[in-house]
Amino acid sequence: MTEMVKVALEEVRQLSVRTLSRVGYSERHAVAIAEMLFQCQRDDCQSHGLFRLLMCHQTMKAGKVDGHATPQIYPSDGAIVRVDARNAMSLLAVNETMPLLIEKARKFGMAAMTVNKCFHFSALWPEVERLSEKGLAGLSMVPSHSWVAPAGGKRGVLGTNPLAFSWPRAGKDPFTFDFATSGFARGEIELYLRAGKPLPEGVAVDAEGNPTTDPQAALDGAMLTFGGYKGSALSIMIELMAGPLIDDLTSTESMAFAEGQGGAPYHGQIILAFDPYHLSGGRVAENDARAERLFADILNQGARLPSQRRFEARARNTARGYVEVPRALLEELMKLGG
Ligand code: NDP
Ligand code: PYC
Repeated sequence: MTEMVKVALEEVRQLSVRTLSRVGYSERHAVAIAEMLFQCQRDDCQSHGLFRLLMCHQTMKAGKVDGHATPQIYPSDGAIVRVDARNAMSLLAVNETMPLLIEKARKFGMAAMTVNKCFHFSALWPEVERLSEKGLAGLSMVPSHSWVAPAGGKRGVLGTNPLAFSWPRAGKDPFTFDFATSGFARGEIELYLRAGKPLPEGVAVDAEGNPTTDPQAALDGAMLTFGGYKGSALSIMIELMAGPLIDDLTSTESMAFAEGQGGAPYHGQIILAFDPYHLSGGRVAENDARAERLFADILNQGARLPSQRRFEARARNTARGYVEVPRALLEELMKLGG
């Protein structure tokens, strides 16, 4: 059993900023990264909350990330806004470009943000939910490192490649999903390893290509996509959409770039924004009602919507003012953060 300890919500943010500053990120980057970690930890997303401070540190130690770079947004009159993260973590670049993406989606009906040359370690839902908070639908995807075998294969060539979508709902939490297209996220396997727990069947193969439930053998071998050939095809789409389509690296190229030094993958990100007003010919209210009928039909039969667990965790943790974190992780982070 993993022993959990309570950490005050404000301490999650402060510990993150302190640790990130100490390991070499500028204040602007530290604050942007810490906000992402805070939101994930607040919502009990253990694999991409405080745990990811270790990856941020490892990325800095590997020596290729620029902890101080200012993102460069390219001027554009069209619906595409391009930002060069300039070898920094992605989050500051995304934050600074988001208002422009929203403005362009409202003007053109659809708009895209492409982020290039970024190190990327984070969950995607906070970014697509910034769009749904503004009444837009959002879709985002990124490659990672080539840890994942395609359906029918045994060797890593794809990333864990998350896909996130958020749909605005008037007066309600948005409909959001955000998941790796591998059966398990890499971070989840790392948490199983730390907790000494076996993986479920069907998540990974070992270095010889045999099915394994041993987390270390899975990390040394290859992960598998969810849903067989269907998840595999989605994962390939993400490689293309957030790789060659936007002039950036695939997961295999990201892995080669890392030269075995570890740390966060290095590649691009695409975020798409859709304005229901333009796309429905101005009939937003009628179509919102139809979307709500769809959600009601799902909920009425006892199924749950994605993110429901997360919104419940957010409400609970916000009300009590603390989150629960594995003791061993907290002790490690306290040492790192000074
Ligand atoms: P999970 O498997 O934990 O969850 C995937 C989604 O499915 C969530 O929206 C979740 O909602 C929903 N869900 C889970 N169970 C159910 C259910 N029974 N019914 C309906 N919906 C359900 O996600 P992953 O472990 O695959 O990914 C975790 C995070 O890791 C993501 O945020 C992702 O962006 C991030 N990641 C980042 C990568 C990167 O390269 N930057 C790579 C891979 C992953 P809920 O949260 O409410 O349970
Ligand atoms: O959990 O698969 C993962 C992951 C990769 C990069 C950041 N998180």
